[in-house]
Amino acid sequence: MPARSLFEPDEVELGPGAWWLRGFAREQAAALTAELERVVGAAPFRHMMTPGGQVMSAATTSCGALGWVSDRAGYRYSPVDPCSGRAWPAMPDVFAALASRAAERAGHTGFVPDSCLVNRYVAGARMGLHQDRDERDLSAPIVSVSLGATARFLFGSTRRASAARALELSHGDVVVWGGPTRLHFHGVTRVDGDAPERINLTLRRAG
Ligand code: MD3
Ligand code: FE
Repeated sequence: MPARSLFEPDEVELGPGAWWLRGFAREQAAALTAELERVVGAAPFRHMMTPGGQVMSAATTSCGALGWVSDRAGYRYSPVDPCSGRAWPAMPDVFAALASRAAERAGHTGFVPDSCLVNRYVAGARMGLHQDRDERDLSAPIVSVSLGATARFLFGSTRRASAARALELSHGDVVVWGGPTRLHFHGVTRVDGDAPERINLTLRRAG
């Protein structure tokens, strides 16, 4: 990937209420990773099965009052980790505070996430185009934090087939998806080899 031009802005508007905040989380990456280690100690990464019966190539876990789960019965949020039968680990304060600050920067005041889905990608892992619509209040934004390897991320519109725009999401980048883009199709087509893995945190108001 070529280096980015000095003249490209750090903050890019992707739609009304949707902003790509490059490097917004970079200074906090070590603190986020330390907390993530504690989360993963209590709720290890696992590969969920889609309702269609495919094992997801991205490994997932969650923290907060609700966690995202998928199995043959469908996608949903659950207060219980199906692997342990226990509550998900608490949402670390640094996760919630970062998400709230990023949301504010994009014009969404008072964002308090109750769920953080953690996705881990190694070389070859991807996520097909989909919409996020399992959350109760679709007017709340989703805040995504990228750590580790760079990913090629696609986002389209509310119709799956329409032309998609590609972004390269790098270590420390934050994207706030609010407003009309909240229901846009999106996916991850490739993870680069600039780090051994990519971790994505998506902070949500699910319940
Ligand atoms: C655009 N994760 O977990 S984060 C997901 O990189 C998911 O792990 C991807 O899509 C990842 O559902 C993408 C960026 C993202 C998150 C939520 C969105 C983009 C979004 C919701 C609406 C539109
Ligand atoms: Fe998604």
